[in-house]
Amino acid sequence: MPTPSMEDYIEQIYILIEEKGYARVSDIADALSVHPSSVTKMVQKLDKDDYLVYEKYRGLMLTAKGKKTGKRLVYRHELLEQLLRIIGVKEENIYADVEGIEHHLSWDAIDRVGDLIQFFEEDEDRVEVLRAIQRQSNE
Ligand SMILES: [Mn+2]
Repeated sequence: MPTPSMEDYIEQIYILIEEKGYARVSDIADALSVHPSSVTKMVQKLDKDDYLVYEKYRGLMLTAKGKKTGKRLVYRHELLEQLLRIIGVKEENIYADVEGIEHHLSWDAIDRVGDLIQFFEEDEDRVEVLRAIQRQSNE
């Protein structure tokens, strides 16, 4: 299992490759607000653990394992953003809150969050009931 820090890297590398077709050490460092030397160190570890292949002059490619993991991590992040949005968390808090919790939930919990989102999506009235409670608690 990847550590929380490894998960952040795999997630960002996956997103960069999806968006730009490649992930450079400098882009990863910018995205995660870390020093490039930390990126190089982590990339070497991820290479050793078979999440990616890193060649100094050719760049970095996710392995099948890395792609599969990256895809799941991006899915988990998006699902948790959806959850916080549905339950009425302010937009400005959503990204940081998800970054704070995403590594600490089991995949069981993630699947149950998926059920809960489905519960709200199946019937808009359910969201309305929740909003009514929120209006009361904000009074
Ligand atoms: Mn994330």
